[in-house]
Amino acid sequence: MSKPSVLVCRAVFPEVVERLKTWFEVESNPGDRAFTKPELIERLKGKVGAFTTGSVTIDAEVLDANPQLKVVSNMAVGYNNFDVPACTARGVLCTNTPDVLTETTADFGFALMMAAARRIAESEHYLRRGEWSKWSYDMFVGSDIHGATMGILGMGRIGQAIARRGALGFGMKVIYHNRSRLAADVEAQCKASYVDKATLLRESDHLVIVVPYSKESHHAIGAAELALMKPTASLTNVARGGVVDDAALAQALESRQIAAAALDVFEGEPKVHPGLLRVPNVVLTPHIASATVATRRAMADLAADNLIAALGFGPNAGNPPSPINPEVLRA
Ligand code: 8YV
Repeated sequence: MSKPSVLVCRAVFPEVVERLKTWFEVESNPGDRAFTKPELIERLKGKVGAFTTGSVTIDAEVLDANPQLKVVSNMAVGYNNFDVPACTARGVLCTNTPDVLTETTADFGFALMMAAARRIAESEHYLRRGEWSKWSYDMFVGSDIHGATMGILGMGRIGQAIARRGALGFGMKVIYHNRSRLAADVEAQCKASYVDKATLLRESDHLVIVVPYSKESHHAIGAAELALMKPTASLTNVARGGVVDDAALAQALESRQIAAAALDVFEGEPKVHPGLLRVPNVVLTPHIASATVATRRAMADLAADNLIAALGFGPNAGNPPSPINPEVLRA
């Protein structure tokens, strides 16, 4: 009997592709760019599963052109690249990779926050330009992390992991805002207090954005929200571009309405708003918060486990570890 076919939409660890080949005929994206939508539609022809990353959009048009598709497995915890209701309506299972990247992403979010607050990238560029010729009491003065108030917008797994780092490691006061308040024991574990959004914006010395992207969170931080923040505050975004209005942020950084920012994600990435490229007081990284060898491998393995199990193979046949729309499995 011939094996079912799957499409690996972006290059991934060869060992993981080999494992998929145990069960499937595998076609892999040969290049280092995402397929265009027409290419994706064409390549998916005859495939029952797709191994995707955050830059692969699966929407109604892609699904309708490929009614044989049964599973889309994202190598990412965020899945705003999937139209989940459209998948569910067509009986397509969506899966993602939660948990395996929580601590790594929290490490990076915390590092970015520190880099912004202590002006690490800005001062390094100054040194590399050969401009360091003297000491001055106010050279690259930033703001403290220890003892400061960290505000977290979006208190899921990653938000909680960042809160623990701040509260337990750096003696920070941690406040958060979330769609729903956490249970008291969870708040106690990460020593975080729930506040409304305006209080979060007004009181944070360092605001960290970790809320998933959705219609509701689109531009959750725009000009009006930035106007509420302290002029000494920093803003860090490790969630998704689109949660922050990048044009408004560039403006706020340029006018020093806030002191600094650190961004790993951007609206329209890999393009970056030119206003952000112009201002010195922002640290910019190319969406690498989960990028350690161990974590990327764990993500790829989990995405493969999901694909294999969802298509009825392997030790967990029929029972993928992390379904997003499990109702499809029950239908
Ligand atoms: C991924 C991410 O590297 O997991 C997520 O949601 O944003 C990153 O860890 C990226 O989306 C590629 O899939």
